[in-house]
Amino acid sequence: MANKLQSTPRADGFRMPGEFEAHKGCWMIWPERTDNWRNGGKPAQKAFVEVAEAIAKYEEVTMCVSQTQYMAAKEMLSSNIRVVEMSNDDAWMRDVGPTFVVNDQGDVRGVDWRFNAWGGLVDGLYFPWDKDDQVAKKVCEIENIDYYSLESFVLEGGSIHSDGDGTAIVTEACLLDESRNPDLSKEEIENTLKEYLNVDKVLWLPNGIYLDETNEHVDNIVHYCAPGVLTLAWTDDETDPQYPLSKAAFDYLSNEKDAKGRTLEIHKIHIPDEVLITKEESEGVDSVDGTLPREEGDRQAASYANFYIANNAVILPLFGDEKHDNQAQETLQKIFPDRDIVGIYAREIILGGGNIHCITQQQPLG
Ligand code: KQY
Repeated sequence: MANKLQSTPRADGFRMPGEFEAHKGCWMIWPERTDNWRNGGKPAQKAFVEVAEAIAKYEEVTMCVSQTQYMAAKEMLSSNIRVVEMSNDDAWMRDVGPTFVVNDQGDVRGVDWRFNAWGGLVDGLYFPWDKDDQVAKKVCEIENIDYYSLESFVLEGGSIHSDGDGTAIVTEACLLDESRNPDLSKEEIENTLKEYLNVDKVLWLPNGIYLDETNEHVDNIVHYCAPGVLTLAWTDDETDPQYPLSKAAFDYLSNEKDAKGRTLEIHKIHIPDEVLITKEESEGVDSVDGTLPREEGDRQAASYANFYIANNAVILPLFGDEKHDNQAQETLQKIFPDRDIVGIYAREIILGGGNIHCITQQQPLG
């Protein structure tokens, strides 16, 4: 039985662990929205299968699938991947799933934030989003995990990173956007994070990745690899619109210390060459009023920082840019010498507006 709790993780001694800590498994959602995924979602489904199968070599994977697609997903996934039927509005488990928290006794609980499709009626990416907003609670119920539920605080899992050791990192562009919690001050938002992630310090990057449709989620520009150790999406091209955003993040992080007083070790990972939507890709997406158009030539917010850390592995998006794909793999192998670095060609995922980190949510071992 999963109970809705009235207290907070901080009051109860629970904290959000780092993604690099041990996992029980990983949760995903099957893509099928034809106004977000081209060609009826088929190419994206193949990419999601590749990601799920890669992660399943290292930890349990559960795929949540609508009733309509349930049998098709079962057919495409190996039998070691658990498939559960769950309604959804789209496929971004990082953002709609629970943020799991753990205590020192090994208990695991969930945090169920309010979800408004990355901006509600201000600049949300679809309407309605009520099914997505139910996903976190349903995951906790399936796992018999008690959960904290925030009735009005809007937040997506991709807009926070935790080092598991007292520090969280976010972007001002996303968390202070008028489409999330316009009635709260920066201090009130920070205090909510401190209470529900159980951190003592929040690092505020000004921005994320250029043209990121989530209002610049932190998980697309940086990733905690260990306490005090971060990757940062970078470009050496000073004429690229990403340059000032990454430079500002680098300067900020270089001059900050984390909650434990550490200077941060920052590993720059160069972004891939521009990923632009082709005519064929654009034509494959249903054009629906109220959702973001996918026009030929549109630049995608492609970044290697959007990787997923699994038990003993890192699942890394690749973009078919040999030079930068290789550099990203090499940098991550140095940071994670004991983990396999598994690259997956992720163009079909970035065409939907996010990447491998955005479509996964780790459940800690506790
Ligand atoms: O990047 C993410 N965390 C989600 C992106 C959502 C895009 C919807 N089109």
